[in-house]
Amino acid sequence: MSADDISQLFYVLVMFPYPSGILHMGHVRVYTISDTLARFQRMRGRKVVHPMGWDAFGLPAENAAIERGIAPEKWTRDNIRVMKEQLKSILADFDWEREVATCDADYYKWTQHLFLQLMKHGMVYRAEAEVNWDPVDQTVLANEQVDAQGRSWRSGAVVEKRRLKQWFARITAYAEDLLQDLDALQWPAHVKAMQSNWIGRSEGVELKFGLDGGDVTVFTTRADTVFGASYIAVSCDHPLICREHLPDDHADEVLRVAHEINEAAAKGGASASVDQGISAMGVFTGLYATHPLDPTRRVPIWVASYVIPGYGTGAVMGVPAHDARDRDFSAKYGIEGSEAVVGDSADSTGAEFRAEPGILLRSRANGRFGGLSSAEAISAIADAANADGKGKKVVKYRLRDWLLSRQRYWGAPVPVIHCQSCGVVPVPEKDLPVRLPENVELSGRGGSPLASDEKWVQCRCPKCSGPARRDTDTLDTFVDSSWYFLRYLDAQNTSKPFDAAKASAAMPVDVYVGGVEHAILHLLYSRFISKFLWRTGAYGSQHAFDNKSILEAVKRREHGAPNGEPFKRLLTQGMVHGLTYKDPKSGHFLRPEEVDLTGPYPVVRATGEQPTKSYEKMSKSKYNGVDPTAAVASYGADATRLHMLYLAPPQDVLEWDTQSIVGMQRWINRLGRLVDTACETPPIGSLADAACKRAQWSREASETYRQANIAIQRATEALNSSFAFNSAIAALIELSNYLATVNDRSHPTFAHALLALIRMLSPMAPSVGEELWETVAKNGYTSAFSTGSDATDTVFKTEWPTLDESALKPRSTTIVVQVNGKVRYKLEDMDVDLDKAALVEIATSHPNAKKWLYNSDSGELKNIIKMIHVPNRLLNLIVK
Ligand code: ANZ
Ligand code: ZN
Repeated sequence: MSADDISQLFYVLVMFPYPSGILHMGHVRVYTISDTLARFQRMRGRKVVHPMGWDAFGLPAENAAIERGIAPEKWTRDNIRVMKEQLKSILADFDWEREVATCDADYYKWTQHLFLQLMKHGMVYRAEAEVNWDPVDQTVLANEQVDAQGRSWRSGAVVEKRRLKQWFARITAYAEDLLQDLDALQWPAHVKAMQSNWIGRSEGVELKFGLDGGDVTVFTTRADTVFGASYIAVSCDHPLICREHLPDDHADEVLRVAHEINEAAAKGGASASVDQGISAMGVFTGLYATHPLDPTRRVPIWVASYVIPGYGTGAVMGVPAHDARDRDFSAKYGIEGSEAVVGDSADSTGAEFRAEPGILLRSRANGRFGGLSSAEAISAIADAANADGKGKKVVKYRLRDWLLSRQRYWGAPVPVIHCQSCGVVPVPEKDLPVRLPENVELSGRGGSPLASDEKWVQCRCPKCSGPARRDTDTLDTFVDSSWYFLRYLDAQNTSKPFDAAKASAAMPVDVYVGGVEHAILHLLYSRFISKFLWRTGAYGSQHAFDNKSILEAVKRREHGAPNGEPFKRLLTQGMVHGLTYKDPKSGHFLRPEEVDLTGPYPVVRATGEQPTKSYEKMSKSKYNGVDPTAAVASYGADATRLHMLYLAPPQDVLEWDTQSIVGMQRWINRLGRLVDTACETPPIGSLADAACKRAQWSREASETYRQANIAIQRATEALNSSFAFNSAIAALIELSNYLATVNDRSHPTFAHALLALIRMLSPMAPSVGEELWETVAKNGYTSAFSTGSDATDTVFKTEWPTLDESALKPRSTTIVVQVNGKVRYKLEDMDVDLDKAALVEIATSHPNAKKWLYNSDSGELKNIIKMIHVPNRLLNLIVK
């Protein structure tokens, strides 16, 4: 049984919006795409799941509360109501019975349940972590709220680092799976690359440098350069950096510099620490360590700002001859280096800096490694160190555990209770949800707003019934969105987050449509949670595969869903850019009313000059934002949707130009006229009847049938696999243009083509499709409709047209005749696949042949010494 047989479900998922209250052009684009896919698959007979919901928790609601005194709940609900209407205005056909809002108690109850499941399986833990602290607002900030200068977005204060107890999810436990399983996904290559870089797998070696009473372990991907190591650099928070370990005469200075590095990193905000050796800060610790492969050598230990805390072992061996950061750092602080790896001969004296692998220099490499290639040396050195207990091969990941807790109000409360005697106690399932208290004072200051509601905080310990306190943090909103696609599949369930069988039947999502801005975190968290749930049997693993889970998991891989991957295919839509006018002199952005568009070209009203025109990301400051509801109001949803799909392939940036929607509007009008006139000459007989006499069809009828099938082929391919909606529309425009030229409109092939055209248009332009269909149905026109029932009252219950491949070949063709390589005349209306001999016969007896192929004196056919024949296209005769 293949995954496709489990059911005929087709799951089109589109990223749910944050209910900001206004639908923007990006929303229109993404929902038009998903709606088109959903309607198309439904016409193809699939049972389609196309849900919608609201990513409703988050900071803007809280800010609205602070700035305007509206309760976050009310603000959010009002916005949802408005946006739902706006979505309906663009004719997006969602399964509203599946609607979820992450701020609903009957949704976040299950988000809390998910947290407890993670906890039960040891996948969440509590640890101290550094957070961004705004000393003015007295609050924790997310990385995104700290600007490049390390200042708070709101108060402008220089952000500090604070250590607070936080909740983490152990996503790093899934690092290898999350990386490996990318292979099987039909995702854009650049998104896979971003995920893979974020996970950041690195194979290397840990080497122990000896210390009095201990050692310091470095992580290196270039163990082959170990004989060039001339110092060790550790991060500012390395365990060695404390009074206990540091020599007395160095301790003060080292601790001072380490602190300074820490501060500087904090100021650098989110993207700190990666600074290069050249600007790196450092200090000698006064300590020396013994080289793991050469006990006669001792190297100094430094603290350096370029060593990232928490990556690898937080310690590196400094190799100035082969690593650029080490080179710059050692140059700055006068540490000498020596080369260990060279390009040509193992006996050379080495040369300048070399970052590439090579061969090991004999004079430095303690004899036994000299002459080995870098790759060989890495293995040999790892083995040798391992044998002495001084090292091992390791794999490191850049991926960090996921910080789940936020000191915020508008989120799902962390469902745990802190008890003096029992410690951290999970809230019992029966007590879920832990509801958000209402009327909490939101000042934007202080730690968790929930902590201020003393009545809410105080509770009984579920274990010992003693007085206890609730956790006052809320969950990162990425937790809410990491499983919403599963809740959609069983949105009304009151006893479980979702039914396993229902989820198994619909997962994985067939196509996920959304913005590339979520290419890393949201997708990674969703993959992690989905895999966790799959592994713990919440869906998929036990149901679809019974006990043969391992075997089936392998099989499942073939279907693009290894080990609980949630999204088989990903379509990331490009941004919508707006038409932007600038003053040619000052370069200032111009407001719409400053530009006169009434003439043949735009003019700056104030100066009479022509403005510079460009397309840029829509923003208030550029006055180039377009309100989709206005476009829909003046041009209609269908034209807006078609225009959107036609302007660019979905992955590309779309240069929105409202004015040119009229092109689509005109086409829609032409289609209307085509249908109206067609109804005046209804088809005689049906296509099915006519099909047996196909050989006797007129050339025109055959060509009509062929044109219809070409369009069917192109549109189907576009909507089913390439998602090139623009070329689907192009195919339909071509077909309609062709149909306008057909003379015999009563032949069933004409009706067939017209009906196919209307059906293929419908997923993209649903109300026009419906209207045209109604017209033809009313006129008894659908009798030629050979597939499905003609009594259908809606085009969406009809079937998508089937391709007849045999019709794609033209019946006749035009062949160009060349004489000695020059085009001389054409043979019109030649039967397709006419053989060469017959063709030569026709070519030489053509009236024009006389001039080119016959001797003017003798009147005899010239000697044809060579013939080049390109079937159905060309005949080149070489004559003497
Ligand atoms: C010596 C060496 C010599 C290195 C050489 C590179 C080139 P990736 O591939 O990103 O994993 N490194 C290790 N831990 C680090 C830390 N916490 N902060 C900054 N740098 C760190 O990089 C691994 C390499 O980055 C390691 O290999 C180490 O420098 C450095 F010619 O060791 B290498
Ligand atoms: Zn207790």
